[in-house]
Amino acid sequence: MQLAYFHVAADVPQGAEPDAAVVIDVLRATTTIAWALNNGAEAVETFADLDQLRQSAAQWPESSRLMLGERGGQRIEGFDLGNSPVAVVPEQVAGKRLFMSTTNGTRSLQRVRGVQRLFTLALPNRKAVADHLLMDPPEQLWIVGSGWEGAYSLEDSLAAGALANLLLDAAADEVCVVNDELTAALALWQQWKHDPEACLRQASHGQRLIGLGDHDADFRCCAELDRLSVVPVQVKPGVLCAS
Ligand code: 3SL
Repeated sequence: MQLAYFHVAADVPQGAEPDAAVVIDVLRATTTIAWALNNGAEAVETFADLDQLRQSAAQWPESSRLMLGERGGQRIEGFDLGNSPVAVVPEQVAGKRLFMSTTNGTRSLQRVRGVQRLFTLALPNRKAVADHLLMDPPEQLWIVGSGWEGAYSLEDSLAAGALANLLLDAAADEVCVVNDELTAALALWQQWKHDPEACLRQASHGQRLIGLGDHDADFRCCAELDRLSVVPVQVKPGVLCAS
């Protein structure tokens, strides 16, 4: 398995395609996706464009849909939920289709939606995704971060390093790191692996969330390692279901 990491969607090479990709947005889109599917959401349908999201949601029965997402870290007006992983509790999401749009995470997903096997990863489902990949290893795996408005983010790189570290531990002979971005992410994981929450809080987007108000529960949730067994898998373009 050849592993490459791209910090943001714009870094993903044009015209080449791996057989699998993993999208990461630790704060907070892919953590919210993991928890929503874990808590029984029927599916999470992701959109970069809000008009398209509203049109698609309108075609779904009102009693079994929720619109969720954020812009600038805050809930979008008229939406049912923001982008907090602690808000997607079973009472809210079980059996429902979630129509989701976020500033960066859903854009990264859109960039690689054509890849044959597409997953999302956050720290709570890192081991679940790694185990899933090891059961049926792709030849080439792209790990794609979300960053913030096109810029690098510390927390997505931390999770990329955490995934690569686990894959290397489990199958060193079959796993090959092919770019410097991933080597750096592995070093980052070594530095913060005993306190991922501190890394998330230090990150510039962590600081942005702190500036918006109390996000302590979100930080704890987003930093919790290997808690969930859910693997969000794209079943058709933009639609993620639990595996
Ligand atoms: O950028 C994103 O996609 C979001 O996850 C950002 S936020 O943490 O919800 O503000």
